[in-house]
Amino acid sequence: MSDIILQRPSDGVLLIRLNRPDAKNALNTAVRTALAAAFAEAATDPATRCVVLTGDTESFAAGADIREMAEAGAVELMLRQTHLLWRAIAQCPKPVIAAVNGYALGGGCELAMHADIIVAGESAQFGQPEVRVGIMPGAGGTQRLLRAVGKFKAMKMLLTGKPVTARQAETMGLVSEVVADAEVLPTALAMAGTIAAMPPLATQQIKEVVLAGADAPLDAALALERKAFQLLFDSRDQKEGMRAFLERRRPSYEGR
Ligand code: CO8
Repeated sequence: MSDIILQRPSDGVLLIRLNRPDAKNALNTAVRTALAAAFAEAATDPATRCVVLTGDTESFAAGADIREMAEAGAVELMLRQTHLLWRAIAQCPKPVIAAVNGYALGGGCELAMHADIIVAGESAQFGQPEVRVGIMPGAGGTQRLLRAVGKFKAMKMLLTGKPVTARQAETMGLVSEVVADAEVLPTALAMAGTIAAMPPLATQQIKEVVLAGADAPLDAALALERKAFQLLFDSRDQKEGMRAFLERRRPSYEGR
């Protein structure tokens, strides 16, 4: 059984399923390596316009694999260079949707926060429980959570280790949409289909500008937006989109 399963549910959509059900999809080195490779491949594959990342019905991912870390020392952790594996996910230029059922804890919550959109089931739980096992988040949990929900909600989650429900996560701004548990994957796949039908240069520019601009001064971020906006006028898809609108027909986008 492979640690992740790759599927092509519809045109332009890559579905990545974590597949360690016996360990609640805990992220061991093998899973993270396979994920990094899948995202690196998706980054340059023109057949992939949107990625959906999911676990199973019980667990999205219950964190980094504690068995792999329990006896490790600091130098050993440094030598593992796992930030490079996370970076491959963070740097994927294609829109990524996390479809979350069940547990999104520790590294699992951090993995969900690498996505651009999070669709969660009503029974999903989000948490950063690392403090309970003597550590702290190490894959962006302090920083991405802070930026998503603000200092006071983030500190509460990080310092108590207590998870929040999907509804609470939605209210905080950690989740894009909450749906019935059984509807999580269908909703995420339908959304991915919508995104995959959009002009891919535009969706990728939107992603890049939102992420790069989020931590830049407003003037610099607005300049970035303006340049990306102008750049898209040199794409065939911009001509196609606007002409199709004026000619009252459906556009067909090539990604050029
Ligand atoms: N690591 C390893 N194994 C795990 C993990 C995990 N994170 N989570 C669950 N498992 C395993 C259990 O050990 C168990 O295995 P076994 O059957 O062989 O004993 C199996 O999954 C089923 O788990 P439970 O029996 O505990 O199932 P429950 O339904 O009772 O509970 C929970 C499910 C609530 C998810 C519970 O398993 C739990 O609390 N898991 C740990 C959650 C946690 O603390 N996560 C944070 C881990 S630390 C982390 O993520 C640091 C991130 C840093 C990122 C940078 C990395 C380099």
